[in-house]
Amino acid sequence: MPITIDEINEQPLAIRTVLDELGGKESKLAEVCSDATSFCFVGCGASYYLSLTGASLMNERSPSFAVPSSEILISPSQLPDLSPDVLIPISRSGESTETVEATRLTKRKSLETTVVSVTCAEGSEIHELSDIPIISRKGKEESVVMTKSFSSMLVALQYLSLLAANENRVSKKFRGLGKDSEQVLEVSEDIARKIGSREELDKFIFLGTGKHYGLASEGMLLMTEMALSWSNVYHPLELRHGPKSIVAEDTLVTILWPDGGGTEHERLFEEVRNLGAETLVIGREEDVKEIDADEVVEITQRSNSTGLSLYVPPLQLLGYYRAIDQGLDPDNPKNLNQIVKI
Ligand code: F1P
Repeated sequence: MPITIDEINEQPLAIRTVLDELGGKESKLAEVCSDATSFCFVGCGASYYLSLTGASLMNERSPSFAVPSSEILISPSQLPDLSPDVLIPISRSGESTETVEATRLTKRKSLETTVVSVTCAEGSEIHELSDIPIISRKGKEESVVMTKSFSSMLVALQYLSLLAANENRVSKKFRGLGKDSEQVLEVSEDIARKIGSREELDKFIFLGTGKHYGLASEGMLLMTEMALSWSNVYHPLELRHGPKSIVAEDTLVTILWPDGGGTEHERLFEEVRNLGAETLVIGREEDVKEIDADEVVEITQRSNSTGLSLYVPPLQLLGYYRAIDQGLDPDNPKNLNQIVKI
């Protein structure tokens, strides 16, 4: 009985359900987020990549930063001052030791900090440590790698960033997102199967700027976890500062296209293509429809302030079908457990 592919395809329901949860807590969350002047996001693994995305989104409104939970435990003196108005621990399981301990430590250190957690696990340690828990109930999953949990928790982060920006009627802005998610899953399925079956591809590079960097990192992680393939992530223009040396005909370069595009990305895209790489571009319809990439996933017309979770399905399906083509079992990724406790 397949687990991972089913849960990838269940993400529209997880998104709809977490939006109900957020709508029910909107006024409480709005009060905390609109008063706050600093945010710290923490997590492990894919949840750390969510933290990076959450901090990028929140930085458009207040000083925010993301820290791997483990760094708070082992290198605290080398981190920014950890007395944020709001701490946002992100944890699918709500039990990762580093995130639980980092939350405990920050609460002890800074009594004024409000803990707004994002988790899929009701009754977990993170839930118990939270002042306001946001629980993605349908994000709870069997898959070892993060699938519907990732996109549904990402919706919560985008929701919080709009509340922090004092946007009104935020829940109404997310209307139709579940349907859009179904549409992107459908479009991405064939593209991911096609790329996954390309035997000559051996290396996978993911590029994303700003709020897309955390998502590009997740694309890298999924390719590593499920397909055991060489995979790396860079801020786009960083590619020229060394990693470009490895780009060739056996390389797939996936670019999460920035809102509004830009000549910098167009020039980089040409350079990468001239090196013979296969190209996959994921971006908003109006930004990518003219791009002559090998494969393009167009994100439907939706305001960029609510549609970030729509970039996730192609990344998940790409890693999944590459794994299947390599004869691997995405439901049992090598060396991994669903919950990491140390
Ligand atoms: C999530 C995580 C995943 C990783 C593996 C172990 O931790 O680190 O990112 O792929 O499944 O768990 P959390 O979100 O449960 O804290």
